[in-house]
Amino acid sequence: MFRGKAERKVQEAGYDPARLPPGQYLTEKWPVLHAGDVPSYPADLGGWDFRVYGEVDSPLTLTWDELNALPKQTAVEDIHCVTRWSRFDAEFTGVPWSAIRELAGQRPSARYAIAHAEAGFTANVPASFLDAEGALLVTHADGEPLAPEHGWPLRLVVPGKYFWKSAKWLRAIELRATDEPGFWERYGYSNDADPWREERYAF
Ligand SMILES: Nc1nc2c(c(=O)[nH]1)N[C@H]1C(S)=C(S)[C@@H](COP(=O)(O)O)O[C@H]1N2
Ligand SMILES: [Mo]
Repeated sequence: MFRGKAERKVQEAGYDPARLPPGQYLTEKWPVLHAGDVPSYPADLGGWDFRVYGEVDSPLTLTWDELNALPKQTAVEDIHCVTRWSRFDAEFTGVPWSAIRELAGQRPSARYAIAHAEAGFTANVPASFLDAEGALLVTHADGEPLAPEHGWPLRLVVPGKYFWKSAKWLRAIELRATDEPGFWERYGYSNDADPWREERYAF
């Protein structure tokens, strides 16, 4: 079987090259990528909240303490940025969407989810992707609280999509019957963003 340079490097690093999606290369570091500035918050996160609204029976507004009182899970995932870096075995800990969806009473009409982050950043995914194993509202990465530049205090992690769908500095999830393109999607990135099909751009 033909293996390119990127796949050879993955093999040399001791991983199965089949884990590398087409057109990606492996990095051992965790790069930082976002538009705009890292937001600043008070250390006690006073005034911070997380909201769930739209196609739900009981819209939620959770304080930081209320969110952290919910049971958490840890998932180990490979992340793939559309700018071609991939990082293997990232360990994320947070509240699974399934717990939130239960609390909010997600309606069957909720086919799409829009993640709302600070400064108007949004990312859209089919709601089914949030139901997947490993879809978490993440507070910790690799055993430590998220670093500010990686989304502290809360970020979304959506397995199975390019990493731009995983909004940092998450403040709300809106559930909708109809789809709506998010921030990068309006810049011409693919709505679907499947790294295995190399769905990078819409054109
Ligand atoms: N709020 C916000 N979240 C964001 C982005 C952004 O610009 N703003 N960029 C996305 C992109 S393109 C990537 S690759 C990942 C990068 O996350 P990292 O900096 O923790 O590696 O964040 C995603 N989440
Ligand atoms: Mo990205």
